[in-house]
Amino acid sequence: MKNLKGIFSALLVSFNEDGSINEKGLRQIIRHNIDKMKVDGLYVGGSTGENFMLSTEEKKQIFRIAKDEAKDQVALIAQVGSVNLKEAVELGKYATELGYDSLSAVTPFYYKFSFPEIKHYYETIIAETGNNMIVYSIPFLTGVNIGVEQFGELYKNPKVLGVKFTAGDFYLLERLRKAYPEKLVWAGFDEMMVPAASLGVHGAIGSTFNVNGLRARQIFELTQAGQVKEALEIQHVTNDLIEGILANGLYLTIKEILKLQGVDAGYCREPMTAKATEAQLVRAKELYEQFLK
Ligand code: NGF
Repeated sequence: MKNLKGIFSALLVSFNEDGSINEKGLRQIIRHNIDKMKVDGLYVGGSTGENFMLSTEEKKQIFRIAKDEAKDQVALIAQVGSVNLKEAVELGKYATELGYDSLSAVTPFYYKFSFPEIKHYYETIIAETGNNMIVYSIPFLTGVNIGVEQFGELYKNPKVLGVKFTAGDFYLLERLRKAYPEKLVWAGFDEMMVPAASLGVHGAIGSTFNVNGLRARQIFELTQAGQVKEALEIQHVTNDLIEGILANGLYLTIKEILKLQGVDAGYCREPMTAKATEAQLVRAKELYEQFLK
């Protein structure tokens, strides 16, 4: 298994206008992340990959293309979580056979699953695949909150490496770091990297790293080195960019910025708005020129 610490881009996927996967564009996004953003790894099949709108076969295709393009150049994490546990297992087996360094699975959502049901979900994926697991906790989208003791229950399985923590609850993050210092944490909110890194997270997984990965690394490493004032200055610039991206449409704007850098990042997948309006294109160009050129 590769080192899973550091800066991971949550991989964007390029779609054609009809919603099909644009393989050439996806390969370009992967190359851009490895060669230009110098990331340590890729988180494939996450929210940023518009994963929850895709078929099982499409998810497999993306895992296959990402591995084929990245080879062993960077660490690879496959997000296989699904409310369909059988699909999660099938995807987990597939990604494991491809050689992904770890799996990750979003907490099962939509139905109000009990904690024993959530634990069974993770235990089943691990038992069926034999791979490592990173819990993907993103309560603001799933509505699923896991407490300190419940994390402890999941962490009893040594295959559970830790959590991708996409939340602004720094009290919970601190409690987790104290209670389970041997377990890894990846910060999920790019705009909160300084506080997360101050609390000792081991890595970060973010959508904006697809275009702002170099600054993300600076923020992370400066904070780790105790140079918080310097890190915060870069975080301020980063957050001006992120604020602009969020206001203009998250994935769509990152894709338009990539296109300005010669990467065929394509369209988004419906029911998300697939194509940028003229005003969104103009704003994406402004953000690119102000922050990334
Ligand atoms: O896009 C989302 C969902 N969150 C990402 C990241 O946590 C998602 C975050 O980078 C991710 O890793 C994944 O693809 O599964 C934000 O986009 C960023 O901080 C801007 O808010 O909200």
